[in-house]
Amino acid sequence: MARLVIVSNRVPLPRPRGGTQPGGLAVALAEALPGQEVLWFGWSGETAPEPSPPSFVTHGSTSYATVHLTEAERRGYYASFANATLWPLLHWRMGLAEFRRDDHETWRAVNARFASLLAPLLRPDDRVWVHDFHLFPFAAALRAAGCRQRIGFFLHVPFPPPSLFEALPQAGRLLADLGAYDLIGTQTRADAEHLAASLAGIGASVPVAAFPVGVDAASFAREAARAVGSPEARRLAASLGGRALILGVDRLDYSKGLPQRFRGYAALLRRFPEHRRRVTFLQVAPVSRNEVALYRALRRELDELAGRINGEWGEIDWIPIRWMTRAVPRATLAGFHRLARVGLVTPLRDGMNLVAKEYVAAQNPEDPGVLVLSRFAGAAEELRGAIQVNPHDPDEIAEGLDAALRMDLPERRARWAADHAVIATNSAADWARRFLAALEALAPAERAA
Ligand code: GDG
Repeated sequence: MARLVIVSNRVPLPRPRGGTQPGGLAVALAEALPGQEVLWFGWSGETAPEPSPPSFVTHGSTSYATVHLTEAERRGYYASFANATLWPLLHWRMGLAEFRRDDHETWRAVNARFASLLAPLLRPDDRVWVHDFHLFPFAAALRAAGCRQRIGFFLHVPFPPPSLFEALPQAGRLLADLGAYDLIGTQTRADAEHLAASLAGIGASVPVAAFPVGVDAASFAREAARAVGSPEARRLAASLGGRALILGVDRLDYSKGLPQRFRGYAALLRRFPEHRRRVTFLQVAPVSRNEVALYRALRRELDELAGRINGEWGEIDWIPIRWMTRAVPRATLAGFHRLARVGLVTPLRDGMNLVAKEYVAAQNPEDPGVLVLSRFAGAAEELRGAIQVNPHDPDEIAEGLDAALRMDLPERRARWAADHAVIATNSAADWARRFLAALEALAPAERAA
């Protein structure tokens, strides 16, 4: 079997023990390919004073090659162009995007430097799989270095309609870069259509298809069933005093619709008095990208909203919102999901949203909770059993929550079974295999052309 070379911005280095690691890609790829020889290449997450060669670690059949960035590279490539230009633009938030030519140049130069470090490590029959928007130009840079291997690309985040993407001053160059891949995967059919239309606009002819990311439903379900007995889950359950738990779990990011979610919960308490004192909303939102001013502002906004809602609706023995910005270990989270009567997931745009799938996976099949899900998460294309809402309307969130809290057992079971059937047939491993099989199936001639 040919070796698989994975390239991603961050590399999930094996850790001695424990250590939480929020973030979709590492979770999705972990354990996806047992036994396969893998080289995983990318940024170490650290900076060094001078550009330096990769460091290597081997764990089982996987070798990790990681490279430090200089501080200037980290700022231009990662903090600025990736997080402050591409992230908002790809999530359809043009008004939040910052445009600076020099950041784009730094981003491009880092891609070129990384490609020049990987190129000498490649074998002729390697398959290369590049991940996410940080690395759009990576294949073009490898090609420029003479590499002829098959190279696939997977975009974990949404791709906006062409008329929005073209606001990016370098849109044409980025699309031309994408033309160097042999296959491009997106999360949803809608994203694939948008990207294919943009590529058609510049005459590039790369196959683009949807490969929705999956979760390992069976193992997450086992973890959840085990974790409900853990001290943390017992503490949570005891503290609820019989109240229904509404749970949100997200990186603290403006794409996740957290202020909208808080306002939707406030609307539930205002409009449906029967739920007051009978529900508790727990939001876990580990701080993310804290050096970007918008993320700090979001945290302040949520601190204020949570305080206001608790002040307005709280009672001496009932706090409506519990809000924590620390990360929680994955196994503990699985137990929390299983305890939650409602999983509340309200992104304004999201590539997929693994939390929605994890919530479904964690439920007790005999007595499952209800997922209230934004129509604008990629997962909404698949999870038709969820109550789908438009997160821009707090009243719609409130009505979705009310319906979820009142739903009878037969309906909860039927909706859960429909969604569970979908996630059970698309594990992280299935997803990776599907993408790689499609990359393998391309006729060799297509590359030369
Ligand atoms: C990107 C795309 C796409 C969250 N808080 C904690 C924690 N998490 C875990 C969740 C989940 C993962 O992090 C987050 O994945 P998402 O998919 O929800 O979102 P992004 O991080 O934005 O991921 C997304 C994904 O890539 C994969 O393609 O679905 O659309 O934006 O697994 O459970 N994990 C732990 N503690 C926390 O506090 N341990």
